[in-house]
Amino acid sequence: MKLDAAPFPYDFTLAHTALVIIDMQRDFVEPGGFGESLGNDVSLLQAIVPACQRVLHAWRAAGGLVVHTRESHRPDLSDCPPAKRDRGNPSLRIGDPGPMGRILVAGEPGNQIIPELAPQPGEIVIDKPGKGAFYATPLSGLLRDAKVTHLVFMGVTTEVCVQTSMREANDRGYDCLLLEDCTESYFPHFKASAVEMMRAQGAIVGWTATSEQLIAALATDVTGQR
Ligand code: TIU
Repeated sequence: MKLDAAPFPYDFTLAHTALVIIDMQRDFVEPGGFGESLGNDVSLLQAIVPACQRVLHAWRAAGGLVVHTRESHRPDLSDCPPAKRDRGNPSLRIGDPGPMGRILVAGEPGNQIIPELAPQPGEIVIDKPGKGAFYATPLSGLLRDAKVTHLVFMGVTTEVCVQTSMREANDRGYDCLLLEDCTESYFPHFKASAVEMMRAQGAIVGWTATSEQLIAALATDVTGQR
């Protein structure tokens, strides 16, 4: 399959590509979670949910591998460096009780992926203590076992967990595509800059395209079934 991506066409086969959905959790998208505790207007992030849903449905219908990530820490916070918990002056710190349970802690209501994009049985769910999806997670091995060479990214936030994950993936040899209308930041100018810097210099970190382009390609491809 070939997408008319930027800065040049992105060639991939469904059988060797995973859709990676970064941190579409209530903690970032809904009021009362980690994102808002940092002083952000979380409503900005909700705008991408319908486009993410359309891609997820099309990817599932085509039989593609789906990976969901959650930024989360163990209840005893043994995987949360003090430097992360102590950083800045948030209204609530990681592990503190909030309106959706303990902030950024695995198993709490606020730490779940939003219902619109909830994982289905058989899909990979990665709990990650850092910003990147590869650091201190089993993702590398799971992708190797599935013979994945290409990754299509969606999720939040563009310049924090999405960009970190894409850079980690790029350094590990994956060809990465970011769906521009399926990622968002609390700071629109940071999103614009992150998107631009990732595809600059001949796709130095990866390619960008729209959800519509990907969905159209999936609809016309009948050869890439897993
Ligand atoms: N604060 C912010 O923009 N993002 C995060 O803390 N985590 C993710 O991006 N998931």
